[in-house]
Amino acid sequence: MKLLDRFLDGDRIALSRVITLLENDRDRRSAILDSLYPRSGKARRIGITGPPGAGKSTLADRLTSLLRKDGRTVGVIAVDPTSPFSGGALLGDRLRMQGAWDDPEVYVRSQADRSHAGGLSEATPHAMTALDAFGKDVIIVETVGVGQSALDVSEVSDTTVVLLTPESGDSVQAMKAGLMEIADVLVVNKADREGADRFASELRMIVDMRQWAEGWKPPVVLVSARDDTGMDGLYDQLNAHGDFLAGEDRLGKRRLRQGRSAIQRALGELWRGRLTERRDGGDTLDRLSERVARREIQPLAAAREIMDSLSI
Ligand SMILES: Nc1nc2c(ncn2[C@@H]2O[C@H](COP(=O)(O)OP(=O)(O)OP(=O)(O)O)[C@@H](O)[C@H]2O)c(=O)[nH]1
Ligand SMILES: [Mg+2]
Repeated sequence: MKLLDRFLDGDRIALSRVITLLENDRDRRSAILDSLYPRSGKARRIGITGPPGAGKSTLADRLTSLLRKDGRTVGVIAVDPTSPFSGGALLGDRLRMQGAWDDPEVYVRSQADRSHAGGLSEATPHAMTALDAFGKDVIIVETVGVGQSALDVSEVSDTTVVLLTPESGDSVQAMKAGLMEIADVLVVNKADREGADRFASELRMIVDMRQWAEGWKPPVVLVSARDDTGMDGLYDQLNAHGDFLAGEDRLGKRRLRQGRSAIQRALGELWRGRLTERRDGGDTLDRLSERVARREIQPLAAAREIMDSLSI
């Protein structure tokens, strides 16, 4: 509990340690969250997603600078799907997050996505809770892609920024990847590259053709994160979306959805945990996998068998 006192005192080393425990220590995770969760919920959560190399880290860095100029404290989580070890990503992101690196009010963390599915790491929502409880005003989560993974960034964000580039292929591809569905703000990065204007107009046409049920039409913002152009426009749009959420308790509704999906994830985590806790858990899974492969039992029935054996 000493650790938590230091955490609550604003000790960054304690923050790092707490996040590491949340990532790795299944046994202590729940008890730590018991203390942190009631202290969280105040931070604004911004998700940034887009193809590899689109400029997400560079954008997060620029955004962090703007937020700091506004006097807001920032936590950044970068989820790297490509490397099983976060070391490489951390180094890379350190280099790219140059603007923010020396500022004690900015905390940057890299997490490896162990599923390699391009979504969030299982521990990302927990790390967000920690940063939130630590008192960060804004949490930025950067991740590659959505769709294939169990959890995508829009499920943990109040505002989801979808970042595309002129070279990331046509806008139809972005639609296919399901990116349009989750975008609150669409950003075309690398405005310095050829075809950026045309690409942005294409995206605007696509946005205009759709129905936007909630009464928010995602703006398309053209920026060059590298050259730091267009960033004020993006900042304004993020604030506009924040104001939009503040109206008619929309944020409350989003948080309700976030809560629901958090419980569902936790359920999965608990069941998986129970299975690995049991000495014969691995055997049971192995045995049933073989039977499923031999078509002797179908997967749903196998899962039910496991549930029945675990729930006593
Ligand atoms: N020309 C140009 N290059 C940019 C711009 N923004 C970022 N880049 C470059 O694009 C490359 C990738 O940038 P990152 O910020 O690392 O992109 P990312 O999306 O975080 O990459 P991953 O996390 O590896 O998926 C770097 O070489 C950047 O310097 C831009 O506005 N224009
Ligand atoms: Mg990155």
